Amino acid sequence: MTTATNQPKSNSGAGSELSTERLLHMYKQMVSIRLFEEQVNDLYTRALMPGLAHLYIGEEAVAVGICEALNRDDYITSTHRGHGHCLAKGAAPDRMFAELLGKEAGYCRGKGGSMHIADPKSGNLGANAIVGGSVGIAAGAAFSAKHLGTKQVAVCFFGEGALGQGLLYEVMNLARLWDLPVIYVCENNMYNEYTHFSETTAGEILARPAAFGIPAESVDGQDVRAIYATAKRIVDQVRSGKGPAFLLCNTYRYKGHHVGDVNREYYRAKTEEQRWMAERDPIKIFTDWITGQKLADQAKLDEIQSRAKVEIDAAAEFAIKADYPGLDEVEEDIYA
Ligand SMILES: Cc1ncc(C[n+]2csc(CCOP(=O)(O)OP(=O)(O)O)c2C)c(N)n1
Repeated sequence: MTTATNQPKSNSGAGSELSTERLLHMYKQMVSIRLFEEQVNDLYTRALMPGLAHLYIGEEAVAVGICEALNRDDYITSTHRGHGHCLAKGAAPDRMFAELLGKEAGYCRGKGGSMHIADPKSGNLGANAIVGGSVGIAAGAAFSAKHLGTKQVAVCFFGEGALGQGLLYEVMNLARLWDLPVIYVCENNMYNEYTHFSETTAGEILARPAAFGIPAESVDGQDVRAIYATAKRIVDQVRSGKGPAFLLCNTYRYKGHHVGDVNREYYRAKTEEQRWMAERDPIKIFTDWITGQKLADQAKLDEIQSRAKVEIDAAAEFAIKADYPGLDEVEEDIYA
């Protein structure tokens, strides 16, 4: 069982090839995702957001480490817990907040909400409320990239809960047979809703892609540098035509399954959450490395954090004040 204390240790050299500017950009991305999600929680608590949302707090290193290794026109498909993927791939926070609040300025003109945000301009083919629902979409995107010869790759993010979906195995089979440029990124945050993954997942996760001949490895999902370095190597290899790959990122969600899941002690101990936050926080791990390497001091990081907060607060304020779509367009952009 993966716990806070038995994570693989980080690769201390990883990230050294990146410029300080790029590393600080990654830091800002991670901080912005966390601040965005804290705002979402606040909007929900203040009854300004209709419906629910699944927060990505604690998992920020995965989205940032992976998306930093991609080009803007590479594809991603996302999940019900997709805000971090969306932001890391380049979506604008104001339009995301607007979508969450059902406003016309949102990515789906306010008609999709948290679990349906898509941003084709940044290569994001969309979140998906269906567990495992995006695996076929990623395979389709990779199929088109291969046959059009565009050299794009498709990253398919999913939680370990999707390992119980048969469609995943159908597409991994085809992806291998057809050597599709697709990368399966399994974010194991240890819980499928309210159940520990060990109660739902038989055998070794990495044995599953291996059964199809898909190269598979795992990485510490709290270490953005290790994720970036691993993703960069895998992306280069997949882009060069070697076919699909699978990356397991071991991580943890700090909050409930969704914003309303506040009393969680019946399925996981508070001490477990506290241990992850104290010992394995991805922003703290990155902060310690940046300051330890003397790439920036704490004052500089605090300044970046303050800037990110001003931007995220302004984006939320924009969405709160934005207009709802008019009644006359209630049937527009609706396909099903
Ligand atoms: C096909 C399907 N079955 C069940 C659900 C209900 N459901 C929503 S999220 C979730 C758990 C998903 O766990 P995981 O894939 O590990 O993602 P996480 O929530 O941990 O990020 C379930 C069962 C669903 N949305 N789709």
